[in-house]
Amino acid sequence: MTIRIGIVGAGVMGADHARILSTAVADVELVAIADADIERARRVAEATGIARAGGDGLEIVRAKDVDAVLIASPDDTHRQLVLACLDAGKPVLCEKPLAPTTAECLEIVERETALGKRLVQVGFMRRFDPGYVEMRRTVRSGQFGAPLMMHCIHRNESALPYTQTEALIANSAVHEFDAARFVLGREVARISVILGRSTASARMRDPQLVLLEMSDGALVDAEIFVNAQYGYDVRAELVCEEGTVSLVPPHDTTVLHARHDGFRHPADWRPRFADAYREELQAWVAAIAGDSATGASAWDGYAATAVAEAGIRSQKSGVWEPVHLIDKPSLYS
Ligand code: ISE
Repeated sequence: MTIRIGIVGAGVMGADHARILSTAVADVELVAIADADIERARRVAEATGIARAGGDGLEIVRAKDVDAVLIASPDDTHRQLVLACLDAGKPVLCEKPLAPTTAECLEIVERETALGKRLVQVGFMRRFDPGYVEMRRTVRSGQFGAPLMMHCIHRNESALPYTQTEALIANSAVHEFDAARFVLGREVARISVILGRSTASARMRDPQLVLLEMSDGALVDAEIFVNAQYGYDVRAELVCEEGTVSLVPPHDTTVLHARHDGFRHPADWRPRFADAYREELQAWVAAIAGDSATGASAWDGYAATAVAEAGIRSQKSGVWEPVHLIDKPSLYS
């Protein structure tokens, strides 16, 4: 069975998803791509063999020859596009965040709950990274006893000039929120964000220290540093009662040069999570073919945005902020 996919957004992630879908994922046909910048959509279409390129994302959602939609357009367009997919009864993979506010995420959760069928997957690709999967497996097996803490590091080489202090939480740390929920299997109860001394190369407050308390008391700390200069680097150590599990950044080679022995870091997240992105897309397509759903749900998208909102409140208040969620609909249990 071939799934006919339309892509909305031809920026960094839309282009990368188009590349992966056209080269490394079985049983798909890319039929259309749209971007507000039509020239950009045309360039991606040409590079990946997509027949149709345009400027209207909603046209893609409604097109008769599109079975499923991948959304990688700006965050503030997600709500309208995802709701349109639900109205059309089409499966949708929406890049993170599901939407910038909990109110918008809730609208999506409510609409999907009313349909009674999971159609939305959120692009939290770390759920398909072998390291995070192994951490989750360790927690669920109870092999090393109960999980107590996670230590996380999230460093980008450099942030775009317009990145704001809030974006470190809403755009970058949001991955840590989902990873902690995925690995520890608990919701975040409260969050504290500490703004310390900033690096000279940043226009925003950078780095930031994030603390999470999970609903069972397990603690998570995360350094978010988006102008770390040396490369892209994501680390995590899960601490359990009888042992720990740490991520090993993927690398095929180490280099000895100029009195230095080590491996190279990529410039951004695409090479670091290449396997995860491929697995995520393959799993999405397989789930559609099997009329089921996989990966992060709309509920997960809502919960991560709720933590981000509380985190932004904490940036301003300087104290722990509680995370309030509605009761989880049975569709997501
Ligand atoms: C970016 O949007 C991503 O999603 C990356 O995974 C993250 O590391 C980066 O900080 C974000 O800006």
